[in-house]
Amino acid sequence: MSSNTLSNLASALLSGSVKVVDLTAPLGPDTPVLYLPPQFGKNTPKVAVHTISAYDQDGPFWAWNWLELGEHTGTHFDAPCHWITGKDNPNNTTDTIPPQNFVAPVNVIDRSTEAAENPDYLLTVDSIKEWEAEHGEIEAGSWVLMRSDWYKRNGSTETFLNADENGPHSPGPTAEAIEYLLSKGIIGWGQETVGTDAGSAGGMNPPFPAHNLMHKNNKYGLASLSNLDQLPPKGAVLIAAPLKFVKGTGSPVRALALIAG
Ligand code: 23J
Ligand code: MN
Repeated sequence: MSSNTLSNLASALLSGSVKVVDLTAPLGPDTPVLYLPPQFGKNTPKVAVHTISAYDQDGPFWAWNWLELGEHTGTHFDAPCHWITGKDNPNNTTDTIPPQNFVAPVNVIDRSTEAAENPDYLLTVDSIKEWEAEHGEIEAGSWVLMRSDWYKRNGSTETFLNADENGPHSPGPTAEAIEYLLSKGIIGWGQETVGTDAGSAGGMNPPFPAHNLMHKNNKYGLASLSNLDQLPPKGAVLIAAPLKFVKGTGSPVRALALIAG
């Protein structure tokens, strides 16, 4: 049975009846990175690309580079050890997470209209329950992603972080929404903004609830996702595997989705 399913998938990939959607933003020196105000501590650097050789005297027949790259840069995966609440969980680092967890069904909650009207939009429990009434229950072991179309702003730090004198303004979940999703047994929470939390999340209870609560429960995060407008509400399969950094707290990923074409 399962070998039949897999050969059907292989045929569907070859025929194009299953398509691959790239959920990843371009990764380079222009990639926007998180900015935390000084009272929170240090910041992550921007991407820097250093040339080793470019078919020249430093390597006549080859080109290669080395990277200066934060773990939490661009489209990236948050491991449970990223947050203090998840630091003692088993298999909580990028090199020890079971690989089965890198491929899972995905639910996409479209709140792009709400986010366009209000950049501080917060996803609530009632809003998730409305989505479930329309599209079906969120199942254990699946990802939940919020579509906001925020990825269309990721070409510039200014539009992506959307900060003013009161701090950043970008959508995200309430603490109660994350608690509800955890009660459904989800494997991870992701969105299109620079992190998995709203711009206003530093002032929430607990601060940064998506990080605090997901990682406390040994679950994962995905940030700076792109192209969620190409996914159905249900039925797609998400593939997002962090680099196997030893003791890594996160990693840039090439996030992909399989959809019925
Ligand atoms: C550290 C502190 C706060 C936040 C983050 C990191 C992230 O968004 C991240 O990339 O994990 S909000
Ligand atoms: Mn992160």
